[in-house]
Amino acid sequence: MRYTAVALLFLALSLPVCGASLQLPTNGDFEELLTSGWDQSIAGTSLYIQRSTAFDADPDYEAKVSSNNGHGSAKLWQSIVIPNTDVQFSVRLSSNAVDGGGAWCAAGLILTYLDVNGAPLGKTALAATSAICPWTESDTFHIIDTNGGWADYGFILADELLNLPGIDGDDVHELELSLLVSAANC
Ligand SMILES: [Ca+2]
Repeated sequence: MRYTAVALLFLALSLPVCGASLQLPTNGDFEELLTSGWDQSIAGTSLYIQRSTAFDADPDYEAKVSSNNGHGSAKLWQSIVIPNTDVQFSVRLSSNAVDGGGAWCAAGLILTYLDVNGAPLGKTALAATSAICPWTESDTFHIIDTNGGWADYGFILADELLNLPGIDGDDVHELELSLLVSAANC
């Protein structure tokens, strides 16, 4: 079986504001149509971006980006300007990646740190990767293994950047949040 899937229940970036919390993503809970706040791209075959209430047991909506024996990549994303890296990121995520027959795949939520010109500085991937996935960690690419069922993940961006010594946190101006599947016949 070669299959990869990822779904996302709720996504938030919050900034402490006088004891309250400012939610930065638009439509981070997917209760509106995916055209609200999100951009989509699909390049390849057998790749899908969906919104449904049925990806988990609760009655609310989730988003899912998946591939089934597909090739290429699909992503659902939005970019958010952040005031600083003292921002709490949180997500509820389920991701799976299973390869076979020389295929590979990866699926998850990718945080891409961008500078003031919109150029990428590096990435954190909360992702499931198949056994022979070519993704390789570096001082600008950190993988947090999320393979498995629904679970909550979160961190303060400044803390996560300690895992990415190739990025100067003072240069981070914007964050791209991408629900991504990348696959080679997987
Ligand atoms: Ca649901």
